[in-house]
Amino acid sequence: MQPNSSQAGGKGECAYDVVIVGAGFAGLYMLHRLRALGCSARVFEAGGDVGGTWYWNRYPGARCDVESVQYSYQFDAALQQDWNWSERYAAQPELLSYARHVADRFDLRRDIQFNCRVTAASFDAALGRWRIEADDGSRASARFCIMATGCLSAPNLPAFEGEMTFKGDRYHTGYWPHQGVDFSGKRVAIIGTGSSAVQSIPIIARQAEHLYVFQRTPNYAVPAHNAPLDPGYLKQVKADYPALRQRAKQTMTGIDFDYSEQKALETSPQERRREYQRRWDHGGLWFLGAYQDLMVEQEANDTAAEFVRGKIRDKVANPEIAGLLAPTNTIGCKRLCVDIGYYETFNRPNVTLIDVSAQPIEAITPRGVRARGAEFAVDAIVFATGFDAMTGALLRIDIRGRNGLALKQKWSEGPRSYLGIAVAGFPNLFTITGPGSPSVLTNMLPTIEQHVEWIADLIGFMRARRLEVIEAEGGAEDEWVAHVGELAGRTLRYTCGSWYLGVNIPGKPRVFMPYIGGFPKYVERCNEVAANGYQGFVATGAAPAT
Ligand code: N01
Repeated sequence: MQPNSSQAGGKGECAYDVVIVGAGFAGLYMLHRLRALGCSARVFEAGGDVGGTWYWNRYPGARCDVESVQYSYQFDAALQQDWNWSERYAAQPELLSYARHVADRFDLRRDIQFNCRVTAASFDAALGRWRIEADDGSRASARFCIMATGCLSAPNLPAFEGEMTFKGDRYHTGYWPHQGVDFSGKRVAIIGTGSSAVQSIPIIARQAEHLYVFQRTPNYAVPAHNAPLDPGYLKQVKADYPALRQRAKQTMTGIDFDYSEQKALETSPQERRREYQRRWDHGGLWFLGAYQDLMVEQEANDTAAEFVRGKIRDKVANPEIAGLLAPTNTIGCKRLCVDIGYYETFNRPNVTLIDVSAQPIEAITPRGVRARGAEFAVDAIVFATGFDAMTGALLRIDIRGRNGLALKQKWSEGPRSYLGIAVAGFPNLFTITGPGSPSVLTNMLPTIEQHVEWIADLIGFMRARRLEVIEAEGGAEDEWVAHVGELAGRTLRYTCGSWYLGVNIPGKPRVFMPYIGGFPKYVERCNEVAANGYQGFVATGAAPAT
């Protein structure tokens, strides 16, 4: 469909039915669905290609922690059958190839504008349309604005004194050079020990002359046991795909896992150990599915945590270093890491662990990093310091709803949304996997598909009734925010300083952002809302509903 430049646009402004911000997995599928509805749509993407997370996160070792056969679209059976994953956990290049394949296969690129970062979006109440501005001077207007900006896409760059004086190279894992980085013969510092660091440290350590790891909080990691995918297994999965996807939709995380109904505290220590070992040998996030009370009872959680600490002690030769690497907080409170040789890396003579838990990094100097009263001279610093999660990518855009209300102001005490999809005061704006939705606690691909299909259905519903503007009601939003908060308060995920709570960003309100009630309950609620004529929304338009 061609955009209509006369519809409502000012000079040089193209008008569309829908503008989508972001061409990651969410934006790509949203565009595909909107085309099927006959909508004109334009995607604005800051990167030079599709792929989102997998376009930007090119650090060594970047790969998915959900098994590839499940971390994939299911909306198109032929795509699902045609694509062949090569490894149990796909690495970044393969995930990026997959995103590119999808873009080409469904001819999506012609409606995507690359290298174009959206900086502002404001709702014009008189026209009932959004006006969108980008950093390359592009201007557009659209009836609907859909934020497909990702949950972990706004890099966190903590302010370190003297950072700009450093004479060597600086990298952020979430903003990695496309040509790659060769650390051979270099002295390297890495700051942070979250998932990105856990994946990259073993590889950087093999290249670098010396690697200094600055750890503020140790993290739990379970082995990936990554391996090439056996063609026989892949064939079996493909034959079973419809059933596998159905099973996955019934689980809390949207992943087809074997979740136990047993409770750790009702199981003998010997049996528990056998079960933890079985899951450890299997590998991956499945470990936390061992018992249903692991994330609600601290005593139960302690049994799993102690099992992993024992593994760390077994793997790391120096007991003092093993002690520093062993976390003491709740396992699964921060995102569990899935590793390939992480702990063993600290047995290498060219790796030094520097504990900055009690004394923060003092400064970056022209020669390196100063901490614990010493200067560590390096040629490069890798900031594996994570993201301003869930709200960061949205709030870095100046989004204004009715009466010029800034989203930043509305969310000054934490994000408020209805279903994690819509925000009262911001009509016709939708957020895919926004705060208040299960998103980061689930397999992102099925979660994205569910949101995209729900939003597309809503737009289809409006078009069929010639409705123009729809907005979440304040009361429905209040009720949802309270529900999300109430559920979060019941779990142990509240007990540590994680990015789920925004604690990693100075000044960010401490609010547990994702919906923790599980994928099935969430989908049920969304379906109920739709079945009841989009209950909790108010719609207006040119013609009465038919
Ligand atoms: O970021 P993080 P990430 N001084 O926030 C430290 C997904 N992901 O990019 O814990 C010193 O987890 C910080 O310390 P602390 C996944 O969901 C998935 O690694 O705040 N240290 C922490 O150690 C993941 O959870 C995969 O005390 C500082 C680290 O930096 C999410 O993305 C791979 C500091 C940041 O860890 C984010 O992971 C990668 C300071 N001033 C990412 N500031 C998969 O496997 C921060 N830190 C799919």
